[in-house]
Amino acid sequence: MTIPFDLITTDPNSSARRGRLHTAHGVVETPVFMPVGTQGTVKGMLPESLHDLGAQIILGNTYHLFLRPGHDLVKKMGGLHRFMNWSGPILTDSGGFQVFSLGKLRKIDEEGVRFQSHLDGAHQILTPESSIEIQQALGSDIIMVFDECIPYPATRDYVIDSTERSMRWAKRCKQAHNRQDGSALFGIVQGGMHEDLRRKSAHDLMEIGFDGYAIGGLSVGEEAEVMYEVMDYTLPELPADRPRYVMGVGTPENLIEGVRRGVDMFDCVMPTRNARNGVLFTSFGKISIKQAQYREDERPIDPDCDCYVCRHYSRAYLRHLYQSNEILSSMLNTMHNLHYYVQLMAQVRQALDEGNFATFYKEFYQRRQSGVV
Ligand code: PRF
Ligand code: ZN
Repeated sequence: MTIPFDLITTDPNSSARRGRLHTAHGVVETPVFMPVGTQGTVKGMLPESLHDLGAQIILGNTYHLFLRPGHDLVKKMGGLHRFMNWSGPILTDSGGFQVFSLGKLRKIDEEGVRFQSHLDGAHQILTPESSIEIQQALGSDIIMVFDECIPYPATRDYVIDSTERSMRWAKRCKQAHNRQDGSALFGIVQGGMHEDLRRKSAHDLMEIGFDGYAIGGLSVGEEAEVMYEVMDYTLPELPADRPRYVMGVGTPENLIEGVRRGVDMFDCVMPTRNARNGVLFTSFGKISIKQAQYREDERPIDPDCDCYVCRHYSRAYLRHLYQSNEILSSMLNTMHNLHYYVQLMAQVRQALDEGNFATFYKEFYQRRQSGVV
């Protein structure tokens, strides 16, 4: 029994899809952007504000919550939803990316990954089985398999060995996953930037059988064109009736290009992290709020945006908050950027519903080219 995914419409002129994903904590309309809540919080945002700006589902991290405060504590406190006061769906990443960002502090073998905590240096191990156990203790709605995100560039031999191991780990994850709680389990395609290895990885996962399929190993330093090529040859291999998720991607352009190729789900730290660095997304491109040109600018960040921030605050005030290192700077910038990403996907869904995706696509790039700042 797989979790229900309804394909509502498919764009006649591209591979874009409009869908609906049913989870234990509610329905997710796709295509969707998932804000990242690494440590049991989407940094700077009240869950209520996340809901108000249209966020449907958020992402949590196995690696961070395992180390602190520990999945047993979260479970004791009623699960991650209750602990952080978010009642909507939660997808958890397996740790198969975060643990690989540790560089020298980790060692991979068939069993799993041995590593030293970035917090206190303590020796730890994550395995496919423990990753699933942790994600189930957190009460995740969508659980990701434990994989290795292959660095780029890598030799073909490394990519072959790593991908084959990730596929063996995926099988162990499927065996370890207990479906009683209604959670879904997604596989993750690896295979680097090699067409044959991506296809094989997709087929190996489909043979095991998952509720949805992610494409991992992208946005690791490759050119955007290379990322699109990988999507172009990988997505058609995946079953049309299952949700497809590209992990850790990306810019607004990457999202639109992903949607056009048939991606249903995205997550990325870009809107939240950039917000804290004063970089704001608008319909005409990015702006850096610290620039002197905004010192006396009475306009909102984006005149086309109807978010809480753009309805109440000027660029001049937001520049002042940023320069003064005020907490409210991060809060307001994050709220605007997440609103931008979440509403971009809402506009995509509306365009697909109305059969206008081709026009939407053209206008999206036109507005960026006109460059009104
Ligand atoms: N695997 C997992 N999480 C991820 C990725 C991956 O390959 C990426 C790709 N950059 C982001 N997050 N488990
Ligand atoms: Zn705004």
